[in-house]
Amino acid sequence: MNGIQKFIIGKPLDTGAVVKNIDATVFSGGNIGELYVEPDKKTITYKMSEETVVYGLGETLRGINKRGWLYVSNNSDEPHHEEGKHSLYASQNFLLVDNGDGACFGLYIDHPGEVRFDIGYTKSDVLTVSAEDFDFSLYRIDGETPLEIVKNFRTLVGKSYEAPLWAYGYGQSRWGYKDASDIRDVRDNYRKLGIPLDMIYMDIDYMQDFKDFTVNPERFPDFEAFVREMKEDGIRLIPIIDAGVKIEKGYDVYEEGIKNDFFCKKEDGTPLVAAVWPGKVHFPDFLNPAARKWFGDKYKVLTDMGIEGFWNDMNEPAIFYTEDHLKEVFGELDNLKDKELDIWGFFGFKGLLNSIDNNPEDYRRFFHEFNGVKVRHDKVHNLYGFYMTRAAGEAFERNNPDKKILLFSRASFMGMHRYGGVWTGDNMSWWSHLLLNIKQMPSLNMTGFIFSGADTGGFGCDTTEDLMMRWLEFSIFTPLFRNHSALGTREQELYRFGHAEDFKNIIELRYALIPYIYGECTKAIEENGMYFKPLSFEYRYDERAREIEDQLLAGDSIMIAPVYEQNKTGRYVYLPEDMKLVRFRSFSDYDTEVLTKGDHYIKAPLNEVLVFVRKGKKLTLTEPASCVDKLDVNKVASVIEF
Ligand code: MIG
Repeated sequence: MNGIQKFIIGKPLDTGAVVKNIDATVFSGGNIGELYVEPDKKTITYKMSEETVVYGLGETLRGINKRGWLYVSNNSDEPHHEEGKHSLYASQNFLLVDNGDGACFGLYIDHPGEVRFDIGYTKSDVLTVSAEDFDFSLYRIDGETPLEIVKNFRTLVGKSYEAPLWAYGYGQSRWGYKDASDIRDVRDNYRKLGIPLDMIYMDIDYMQDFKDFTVNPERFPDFEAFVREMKEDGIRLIPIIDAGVKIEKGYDVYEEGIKNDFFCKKEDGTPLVAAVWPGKVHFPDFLNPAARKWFGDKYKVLTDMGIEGFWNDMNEPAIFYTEDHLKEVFGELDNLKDKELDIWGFFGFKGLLNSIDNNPEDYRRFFHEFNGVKVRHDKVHNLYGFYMTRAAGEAFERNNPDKKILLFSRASFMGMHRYGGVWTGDNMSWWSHLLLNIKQMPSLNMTGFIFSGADTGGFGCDTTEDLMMRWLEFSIFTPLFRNHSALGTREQELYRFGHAEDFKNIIELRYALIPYIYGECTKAIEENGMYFKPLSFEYRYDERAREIEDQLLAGDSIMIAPVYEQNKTGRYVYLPEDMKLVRFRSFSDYDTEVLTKGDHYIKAPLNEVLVFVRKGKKLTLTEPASCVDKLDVNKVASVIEF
């Protein structure tokens, strides 16, 4: 069987994730193949065999094989990406079950609110999908192989976003570049060392008082001229846009939002007052098409000044506090004030303070106008970041149909992959998060988020030179390639470290690979396929390959096996077939060695990048340049064939 079946359970909301019309069966419970749907228990169950591998779910914690954990779709501003967590910023409710005996199928739960995927967590051999609101469309996707199922699934949800070619360049970012001179410094230091660079990202500090679509005139006296100046140097500025709109008399975005009734409202009809970076804000109702159009058109303020890319942040939405909840907390604190706190009283007190940000109760305080109906936010919570990014993406298509604009988001949902990519949010400068990055990429690819990547070097905590180098050695293969870090952490621009020459070699190798990476990503987009694949997708009946999660296929020609532990000068690599190892010291200085199928211990000094060329394939390297616009694909540096 090779099709897609659609089952309507309860009264689903139309999330906008699916673009293909499919005849549906109204389903009141029972079996769908080996899936057992019980609406009264609000569960779908499936009995896993010992061999069953479960893939999917896009951006999550833990492994490529999802077995053995509870994953909860509940988009969260979660800066602690630890293995005990259940939710990150994204909800991509697609599962792919592979039984190893040839039988495999996909499952997509088109639900805009919380869904729980208990994949052998409660009972090690049972997969249970549950949702409090048991109203959704369920899609069962069949196919001969996992990759075929992925491709079928993606015809359902539509073609992935295509980033401009220059966006495959290297980007430097940091929360804390506060003015034009900070940014010129970054450019000058990169150019001085001859390390290629295409983008400098602008975090919230460029704005006037953190107001969307404003630029602080003291910090950037002539912004348009500055954008031009940078572009003449081959560097594009990529500003951040936050979800919350500052409440301030006279601020056009605020005034227009109020006048046109575009903000999310509470039960009593007044707009919700929350607080994020700008102080008190309202949240635009991106789910309302008129509000979406209005907000999307605002990006024009910046594109008119020459800006060609954006990153959308805080769109889970993150909430520092709401006015109402803060009042309640102060009220309760008042009650406690003069009382003696026993130990439980003390924990209650602490809990009150810890409940202030991203409080679940706050997500029940406001409403959207969704498909003409008033819907409480928590019911459609996971759509918010998707619809913010959709606002921008639709506006770009409307206003600039011939131009590709860089766009990616922190929060996401299936369907958003048509409008932009994602970065995986606030990771840490930890070796374990380099490994997490490796494992996240193929799952994001299954769900169509091809143009994606993580904060290279780690966002929170202090990085080290060796971590940065090893991380780059992996992320030169990720489509979105950005070094980003948090305010207050150790500075991690590549010129801050001692071995500039090594960093230069690694970044130049990226540029030499851009035609390959871009070509393979474009193919993945056109064919609804994947750029990053787990080994098991190509070597399906190889038992060893099925379990490998720290080696990936990147495009059709190569396998990569990054080093992700500190103080290691090599690692074990499993080859599912004979391959040609290429050890790059730079794009032009490398040696090759043919290795046979099986296990190998591979030496990998800190400054070397390992690439394995597959049998019958070739890898073409282009002469690198200081930025993508200066790359000439006809200047082939070398062709490595096996
Ligand atoms: O509350 O804009 O994930 O990349 O640097 C933090 C400041 C808000 C979170 C983003 C991060 C960004 C930071 N933002």
